[in-house]
Amino acid sequence: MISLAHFSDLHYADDTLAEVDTCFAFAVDQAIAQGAQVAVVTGDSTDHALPAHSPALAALARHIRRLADHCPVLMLQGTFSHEPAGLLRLFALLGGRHPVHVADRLSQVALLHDGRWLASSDWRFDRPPADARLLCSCVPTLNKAALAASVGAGAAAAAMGEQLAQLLAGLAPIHLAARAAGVPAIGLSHGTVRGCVTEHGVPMAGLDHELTTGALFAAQACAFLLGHIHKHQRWQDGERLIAYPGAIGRLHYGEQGDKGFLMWQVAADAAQATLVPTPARRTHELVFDGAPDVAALSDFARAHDLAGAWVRVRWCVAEEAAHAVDRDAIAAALAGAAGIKLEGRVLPVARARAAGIAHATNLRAQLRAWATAAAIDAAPLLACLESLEQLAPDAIAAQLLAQEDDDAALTVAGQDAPWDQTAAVPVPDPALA
Ligand SMILES: [Mn+2]
Repeated sequence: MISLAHFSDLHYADDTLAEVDTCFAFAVDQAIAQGAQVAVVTGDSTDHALPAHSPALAALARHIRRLADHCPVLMLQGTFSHEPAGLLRLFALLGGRHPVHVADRLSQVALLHDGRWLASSDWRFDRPPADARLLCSCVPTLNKAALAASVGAGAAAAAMGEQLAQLLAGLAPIHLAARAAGVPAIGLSHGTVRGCVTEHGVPMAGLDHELTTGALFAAQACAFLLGHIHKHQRWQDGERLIAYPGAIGRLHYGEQGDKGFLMWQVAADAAQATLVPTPARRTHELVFDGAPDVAALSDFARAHDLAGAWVRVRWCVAEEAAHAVDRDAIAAALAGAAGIKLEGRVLPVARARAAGIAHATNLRAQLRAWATAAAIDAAPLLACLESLEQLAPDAIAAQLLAQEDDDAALTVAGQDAPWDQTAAVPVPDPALA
């Protein structure tokens, strides 16, 4: 049995620092206090590229160093736009009592009994290393551009999932071999599992997500430690477990559930994980249909402890009522909050273009209502509507051409009509020409 602290989606940046550093500092303290034997970060350690003099980079490095003084650390490459390729390599240079290994390519890495990380030179080892204490298969964010270059841009999204499923199936024999030898085998990845739920409660149901629970379980690892989705969630199959810890802090309003990290207990034949919540921001969201009711906001402020809480007030008003929104009064009512965000939406005045049209129950009645409102003779329009409903396009065109010919009196008796005559088309009587 080995105990792992699993953090993910730290999103360090100077403007997220207050939130994420409070949470990550707490999480690292807890992981050390609970005796984590390995620390894993499954991607998005940073929110974007950080310059070397950024306070956020220094703060992140300090906590990674604290972890490395306690136990071996494994950092996985996350989304490239959050964590530019190459950024993580800096952390391997931090020093500390234990090594920091950076997994930024498809590979396996074994934690040896002497505390060193041993990485495979290829995508996996030929057999589990003899003195391994833990075998980790690392599936970092892969470069879709490289795949698109070989299979074409249109096919890349689906191909990524197919390639990963093949890869995961290909890891099964070595995972089973390690587990048979009593060595826990785990997988680490950064990506979207089809059907997972985002921090805003939205199910990710598309077919272009790179991972499925079926493909992950098919790898036969005891545990799959995932990053990318900011909401904690898990899938169990017998003794085996797949889980996202979710993001370490709350970076947006409306994020559901606790933020935190996972403490895993993994053995060759069993895996468990416990979410340890971090002191993430408390957020409240108040939504008004119309101008915000200041008295209701005052009641809310009295009923809740707003100290340290972040409150967003949203409203939607018609253009002519927009002046009724008193932003100062709203701010005063919520004065105790750590942060207030006011988001008003003004609906432009929309005039009815044809009174009564919305009440008409069929197209014919709507057309009549519109003609009345617009003071236009409805009869020719209704005739056109009837043609559209009953005739094929070529027949309508033929009818129009016939009328033109009628008008110009060009039709000559005995001459073949130059149109495709169908039964539905009233054919001009040549005798009349
Ligand atoms: Mn993320």
